[in-house]
Amino acid sequence: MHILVTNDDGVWAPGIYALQAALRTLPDVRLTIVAPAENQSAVGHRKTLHNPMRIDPVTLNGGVEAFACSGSPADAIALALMGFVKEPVDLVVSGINQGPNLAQDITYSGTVTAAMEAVLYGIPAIAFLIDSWQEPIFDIAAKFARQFVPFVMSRELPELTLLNVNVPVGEIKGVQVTRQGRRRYHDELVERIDPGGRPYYWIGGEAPTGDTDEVGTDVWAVAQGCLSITPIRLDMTAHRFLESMQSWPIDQWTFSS
Ligand SMILES: [Mn+2]
Repeated sequence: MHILVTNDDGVWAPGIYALQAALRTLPDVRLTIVAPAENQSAVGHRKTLHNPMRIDPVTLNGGVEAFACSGSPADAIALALMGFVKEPVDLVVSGINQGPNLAQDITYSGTVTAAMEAVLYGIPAIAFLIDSWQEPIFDIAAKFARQFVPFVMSRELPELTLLNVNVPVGEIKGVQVTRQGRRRYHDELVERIDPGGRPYYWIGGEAPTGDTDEVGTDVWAVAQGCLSITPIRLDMTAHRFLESMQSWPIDQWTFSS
C-alpha cells in the first residue's frame, strides 16, 4: 500500500511527523510525504493557476525524506497525483492538524481540502485533526490513524467521499460516526492605522463554538469527548430545498426572445 501524506500546517509541523511515524510502522506500507513548505492553514481549496510552483526535497528528523511544495495543500496533492509522484497512490492522509475542522470549517480547512483534492482524482482520503490549538499531543490521534487506515483500506469509500476525523484531547469517551453540525463563528473586524495613516484590517474575535446539543453531529461528538468520524461528500446540493424549489414559478417567466 502506497500512502501519500500531507497536511496544511506545513511539512515541518509536529502533527505530520507523528502521523507518518505511526503509519510507517504498518506492514507493507510505503509513504510519500508531499506537504506545503510553510503553514497554509485555512487557505481553503485553493488552486494555483497563475504562478509557477516548486517542490523541494527536505529531510525531517531521523532522516525522514519528504517534499516541500510552494503551493497550497490542494496544490501539493494535485502535483503529486498528476505525476510528480511516479508510483500509483492508494490513499491520501492529511494531518494531523493542530486544531479541529468541524461542521462549516471544512471549506476553510487546508487539511480537509487536501483530502477533497484527492477524491477528485479518485483516490480515497482521510483527514485527521485534533481538537486543540495549544500544546497538542498527537499520540492518541496517531495511534487511532494507525488502526483506522488499514481498516478503511479494507473497505470501499463511495465516489467523491472523504472521511473527516476529529480527535478530542484527553480521555476518549467513545467513537461516533457523525454528520456535519452547525458552527458558530465569532469573528470581529479589527481596524488599525498604519504609520502612513492608512487603515489595515485583521480578522479577530474569539475562537468558533458550535451547537453542541445537536445530537449526532461532529460538533456534539467532540464536545462529549468522543472521536468523531464524518463522511464528507463533494456534493453540496441542498437536496431537500431543491425539492421545494421545484414549485417556484420561475419556469413560467418570459425573459428570452
Ligand atoms: Mn492547520
